[in-house]
Amino acid sequence: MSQTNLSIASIYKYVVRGLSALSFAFLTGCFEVAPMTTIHPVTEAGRDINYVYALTTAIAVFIFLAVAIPVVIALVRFRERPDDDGSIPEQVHGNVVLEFIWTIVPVILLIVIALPTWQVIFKQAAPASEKALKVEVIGHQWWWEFRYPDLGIVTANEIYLPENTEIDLSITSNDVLHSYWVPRFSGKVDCVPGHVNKDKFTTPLAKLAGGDYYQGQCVELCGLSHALMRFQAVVLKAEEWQRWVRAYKEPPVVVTSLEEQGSKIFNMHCASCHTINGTPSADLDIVKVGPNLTNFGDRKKMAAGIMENSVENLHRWIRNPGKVKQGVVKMIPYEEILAPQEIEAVAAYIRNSTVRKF
Ligand SMILES: [Cu+2]
Repeated sequence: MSQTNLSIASIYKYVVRGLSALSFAFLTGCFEVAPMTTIHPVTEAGRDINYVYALTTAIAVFIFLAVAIPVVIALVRFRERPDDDGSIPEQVHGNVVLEFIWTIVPVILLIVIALPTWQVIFKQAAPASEKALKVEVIGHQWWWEFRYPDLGIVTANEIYLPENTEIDLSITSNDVLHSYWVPRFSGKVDCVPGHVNKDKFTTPLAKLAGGDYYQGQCVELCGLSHALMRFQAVVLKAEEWQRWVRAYKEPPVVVTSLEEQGSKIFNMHCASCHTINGTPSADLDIVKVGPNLTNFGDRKKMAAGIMENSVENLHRWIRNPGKVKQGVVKMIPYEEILAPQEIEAVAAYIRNSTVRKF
């Protein structure tokens, strides 16, 4: 008996502790740091969607309580008792007032949900203004390409954006269905081959030097490595953005003899699939199948956001990318072609020479 009491007491203790921790997390905004949270949007588009979501949730909770509380009261109050005489309660059929109420109340609630939903849908579907920064988003198995047609910039896996600027996204796919989503910016948008879907939002002000990072992810099952198709949205302060755009167009800076050797290997082995601006790889008049690596040295993550951009990880990737990312990775395992020292050289070139000092 004492054992039962003890376990009930400990369960109670853990429940109270858990609820306190949960309340503390809510009060201190701990959930805000969750990278894929939708309840702490940073754009007006995200806040609009969150408003509809919160309104619908509040109405659903109201309906739940309006049904559950009377059911519980009825279950307790009218339960069978030992002194019941066995007779059944008075049977009623048809009550105009009640039927009117439970018809009209759901209709009103649906209208209350529908009006702001339509308003947000039409607001989000309206074309972006002329002054918006145009970015083309292209989904690939399994990485992201970002093109800035007005700036002549092509990058991959990290979409760089200026703060407090309207962004006009044109979203498509190079192969199968993908879906583009930065949860703290706006809703999911499908990437459909041969078709362009639009999205728009205004970026928030950047707080950190070097950019504020927001997590993005493909949210349409697109093959074996679908879960490994991530990206970062980086919001830069206005002056950093200007410097980034300028620096992006400059050629890589080769300093050491290792990087020099790596540059030659890159031009020989990598240039038919990858581009680095300001090198012969950019002059080839062919469609490249691999991500543009012009600012690879600036990127925090690599291999479509699945791992840190580190020397060890880049070596691992070049040696055998198929081991890192399951499925059809189009890049061949270079450990079969290059010596370990050559892999070290090309990795040094790709990481060190492409740091855009913006
Ligand atoms: Cu996917």
